[in-house]
Amino acid sequence: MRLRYLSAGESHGPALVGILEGMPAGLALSADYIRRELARRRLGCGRSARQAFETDQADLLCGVRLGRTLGSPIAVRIANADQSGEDGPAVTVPRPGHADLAGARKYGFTDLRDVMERASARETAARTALGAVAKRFLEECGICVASRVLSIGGASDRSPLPCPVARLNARADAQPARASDPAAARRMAAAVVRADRAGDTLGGIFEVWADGLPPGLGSYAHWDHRLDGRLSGALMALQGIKAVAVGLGFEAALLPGSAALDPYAWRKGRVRTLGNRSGGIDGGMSTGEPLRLRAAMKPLSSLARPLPSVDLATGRAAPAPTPRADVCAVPAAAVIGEALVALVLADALLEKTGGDSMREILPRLKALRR
Ligand code: EPS
Repeated sequence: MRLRYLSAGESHGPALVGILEGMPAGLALSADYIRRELARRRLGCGRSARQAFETDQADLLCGVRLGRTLGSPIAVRIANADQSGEDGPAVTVPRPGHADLAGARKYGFTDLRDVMERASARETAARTALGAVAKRFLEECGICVASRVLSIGGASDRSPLPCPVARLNARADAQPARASDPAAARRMAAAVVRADRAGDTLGGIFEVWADGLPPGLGSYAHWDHRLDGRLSGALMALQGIKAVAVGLGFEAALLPGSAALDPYAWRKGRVRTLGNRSGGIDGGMSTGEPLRLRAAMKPLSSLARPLPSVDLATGRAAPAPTPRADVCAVPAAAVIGEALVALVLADALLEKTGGDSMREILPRLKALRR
């Protein structure tokens, strides 16, 4: 492992903080670049009123001098506009499906706010900021990471990837639901409006792509070197994610080998893979084909029309609380997914190339691609 990262901060505390260690020296990096990625995270439909006033003006605190990384740890700070974390009455009714109950049992809390503050997906702003640094590094290495939403509730975008990965984000970001097909994006946005009116919430599926990877990132040699395991672990560690698929994913299990695997052919003096059912990973290593991952997010736990629950203070039945909350966060999750994937890919790339500075790394990468 070459890259390590940590996030700290509560949803309504003074700030979120992220630290990324292991980035090489000499990478051009600005706070504006990070802020642009944070702004993309706030774009989607279905978010709560909080997105309108959290401007996520990230500050680059350390690790960069005169616009270039130093090779030292990079620290980012994102101030919270809403800093009401210590106010408000105790919450004693857990929301079904949320961390509230399991977290209170684990830490012995009686006020569920002690769980909610850190379990909140607000924390993902810090990981998105660190992922932006990884994306900047990958970009310099000729690798782009992009995403789109495939479904929200029952509304789906079944279109194949409509453009090169490098152009996908421009297309998806133009739609509030972040689907690449505008008609499907409208159906998804309408589903979010209907769920909002019904006091309900929606989950969905998003897809993350990476193009330009050299073959041989990750390894079959040991379980924790496997790139698919590392990528799935990172995506599963995003709040609300219940399943991750690499390439065909679960569909591969339903097909015979002749329909689920990618044949090889000799083309222009080298072996080429025909198709990309494996999603760019075989044997835990990148194949050089585009990486395709999908993740499924469950519906959010804060429903305006609340689910039945129990008041932990009295033991009596009580409706779950109805805080200001998102109806759907799948478009944002797709952007966060890019960041998480970028952090794993940057780590695997640095392992492969070694090197302390961009000047060392870029020629090594060029040699790998020959
Ligand atoms: C969240 C609840 C909402 C979301 C928040 C995640 O916040 P609040 O309770 O303050 O209304 O807006 O997401 C963000 C603030 C963000 O930046 O993503 C939750 O319970 O997970």
